[in-house]
Amino acid sequence: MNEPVVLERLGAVRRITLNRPDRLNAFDQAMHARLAAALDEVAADPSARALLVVGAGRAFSAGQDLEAVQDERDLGAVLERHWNPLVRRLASFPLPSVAAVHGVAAGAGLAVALACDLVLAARSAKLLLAFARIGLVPDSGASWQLARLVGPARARGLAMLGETLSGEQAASWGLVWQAVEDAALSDQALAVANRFAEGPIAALVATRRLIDEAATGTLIEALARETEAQRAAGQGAEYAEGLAAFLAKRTPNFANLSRHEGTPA
Ligand code: T3D
Repeated sequence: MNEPVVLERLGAVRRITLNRPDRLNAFDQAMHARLAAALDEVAADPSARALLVVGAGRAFSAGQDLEAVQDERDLGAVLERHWNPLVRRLASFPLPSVAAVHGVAAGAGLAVALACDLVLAARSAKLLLAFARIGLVPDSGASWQLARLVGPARARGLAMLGETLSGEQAASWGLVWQAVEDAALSDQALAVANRFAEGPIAALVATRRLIDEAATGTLIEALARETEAQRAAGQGAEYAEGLAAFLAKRTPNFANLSRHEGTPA
């Protein structure tokens, strides 16, 4: 049997491939377990500096494997056991992350992509919430992500009509970072992950946190959080290198720093 999740080293990037192509990479229990283990492995690997998540075959992921939960009466328990921990893990992952979405990203599959820092989508990708089609509500953070990224009016339309967005539309709506030519997706997503890997990892991770927290707070609270994060960043090795490079008119070399040398989280 194929591994449901494949982990590869591409220099300092760790690529995780969701690998149940005959089910459009829908998640069953084994896939959740393998993905959790792969994320643990990447988080503990000192030479890993960025995460890239992709799907095998013709889809990114069709979300929950609906056959696998057909006898489950408490879907909240499925979320608590599997999806919520996965989304929490990705959203607070100690490395910057990129999702490369091609084909279908549906339901919690879309939510997994949106839990990564940047989403690159193939122009022809099909992004859909899918939940209303089967009588469910958005989960795995999808309601929060949608409302925040595209605004409540579009979030309602997407969630309540179950409409499909192309990668191109998703980028123009601000749901994803970029839509790229289908044939270029894999290379471009890796190039972005490599840019992350060469960057100041601790500062990037702290930046993500500031942006997430900004979604639910006031300007005054954001100023306070930024001040604390900047105080920490200013004492880290990443800033020392960034500043030295600026003053010496050279390119900074963050990749030589251990990812724990930068901004304290
Ligand atoms: O526990 C809980 O339920 C709570 C958690 C919920 C989180 C969620 O993610 S709920 C949303 C789950 N996902 C969906 O509702 C999407 C279901 N899939 C579809 O609607 C369609 O497959 C697509 C629109 C995504 C794609 O359609 P199409 O025509 O391109 O492909 P297809 O022929 O439907 O699918 C190909 C195969 O994958 C097919 O199997 P077969 O006939 O070749 O043996 C299909 O059954 C299978 N597949 C696709 N999605 C799922 C799936 N099998 C299990 N679960 C799936 N989600």
